[in-house]
Amino acid sequence: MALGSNLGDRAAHLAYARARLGALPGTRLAGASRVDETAPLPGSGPGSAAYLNQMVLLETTLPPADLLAACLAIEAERGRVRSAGPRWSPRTLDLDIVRYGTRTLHQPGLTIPHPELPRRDFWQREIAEIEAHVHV
Ligand code: A4P
Ligand code: MG
Repeated sequence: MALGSNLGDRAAHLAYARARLGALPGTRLAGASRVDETAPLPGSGPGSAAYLNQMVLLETTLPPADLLAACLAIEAERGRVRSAGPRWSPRTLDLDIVRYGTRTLHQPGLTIPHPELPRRDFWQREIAEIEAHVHV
């Protein structure tokens, strides 16, 4: 699961997300990468601020759709406002399901693995970091 923030108290938003994700029913926070500061990706819109990004490993019995619903709720708790503004506008908290075990899913509103994974060097680096320290 990828955590990202480029608005407000970025570190606090990530800490909140880690705590909430780890406390979901049937869920345990099993690993985390370091927090990275990354420049906004091309296409992020003019004036976008730098992101804090972090990858976490969850062990969960929640099916992917339930996990996604929980992610959207947690984003909303941090005041994330959707719909208004262009795609990739600044966000207090963005939670993306990057992988779910070895599953592949193509549903309306949920694609796993996340289609941007091959293009995001920092995600790949963060995953490698977790895999170096946790048996997965
Ligand atoms: N959705 C589909 N598949 C998934 C998935 N695997 N995980 C749907 C999570 N959500 C998934 O998300 C739009 C919808 O995608 C969700 O409601 C869900 O149904 P959103 O968060 O509203 O939209 P978004 O975040 O603006 O778009 P998207 O495509 O999720 O963009 P990303 O990938 O989140 O990228 N620069 C840096 N340096 N670091 C960043 O983290 N992130 C973005 C946004 C742009 N630039 C960045 C970063
Ligand atoms: Mg997103």
